Amino acid sequence: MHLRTIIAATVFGIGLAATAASADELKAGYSLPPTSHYGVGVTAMNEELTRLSNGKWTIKQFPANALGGEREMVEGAQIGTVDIVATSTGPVGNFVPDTLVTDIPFLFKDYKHAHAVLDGPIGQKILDQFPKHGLIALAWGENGFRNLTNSKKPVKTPEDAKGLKIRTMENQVHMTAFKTLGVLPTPMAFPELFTAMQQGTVDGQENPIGVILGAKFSQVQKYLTVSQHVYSPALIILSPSVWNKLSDQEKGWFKQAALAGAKAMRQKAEDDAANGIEELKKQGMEVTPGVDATAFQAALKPAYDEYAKKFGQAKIDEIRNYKY
Ligand code: EAX
Repeated sequence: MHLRTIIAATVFGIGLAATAASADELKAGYSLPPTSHYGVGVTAMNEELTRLSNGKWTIKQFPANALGGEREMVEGAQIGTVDIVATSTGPVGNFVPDTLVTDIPFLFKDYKHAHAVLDGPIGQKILDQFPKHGLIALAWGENGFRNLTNSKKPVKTPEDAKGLKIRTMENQVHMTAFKTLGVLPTPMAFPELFTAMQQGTVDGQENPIGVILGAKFSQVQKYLTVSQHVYSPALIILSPSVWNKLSDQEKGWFKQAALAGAKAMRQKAEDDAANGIEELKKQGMEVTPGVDATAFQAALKPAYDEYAKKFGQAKIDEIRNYKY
């Protein structure tokens, strides 16, 4: 090799290192395509963070489980191999048990109720628990109200659901609920789900409309029940390996950027929930437009007793009866 080439390469190498030190590209992972609520949320967060920090930080997106399932991404944030994760609360309760109370079925009446609780003192108290579990939670985002799909039959009543083999998230609260309903709950990481339904390992799953659309589940599921049986919060999580190096002002930028991301995420999740059912019909799904929520709640009574024991009835009532 020519000496000049070596010098050029060395200079170029130093140049790269200098750029990396002054502008940091953060790795953000999530489970859905870039067009999803997570993609829209992380894009908005990136715009705001880039603006506030004058380009010191930018976010590179790794959509569609490229960095692993949600549990793996959260582990990655703990050890510093992933910087930012937009995730449902699904597996988060295994890291920060205080989030589990938010996963109770029929706990939140509507979006406003969920936002008021999560953005208020109750939600903040949960976010405050993250650092002692090796994580930073910057903001509550949104996955949305979950709906049941399956490949076997239309489901309208709790009776109809009995005996179906349904994939659940790796979440104790959800598993308790589905077991109580008499379905066969099969906890499974999201990246394995499409194939499991294609191969008939499970009959169905449940997710918000935006997820069902984004993950193309209409290709392997015939029946959609707009059951809205549980609100699924999302979180924007940051690795402490990033957070611990920030000044107070920079921490403020990250929070502000995450809040902008969460706002855009909610908007997109809610737009998809409102407009996506028509699209799923076009894709061939047969839709049961709603369920008798009271009948489902009655069938869930033993599960509610278990939650009361686990979380305390007062805590659940505080959320259920929150004034907004
Ligand atoms: O966050 O695992 C799930 O069903 C989640 O709702 C999905 O990954 C979107």
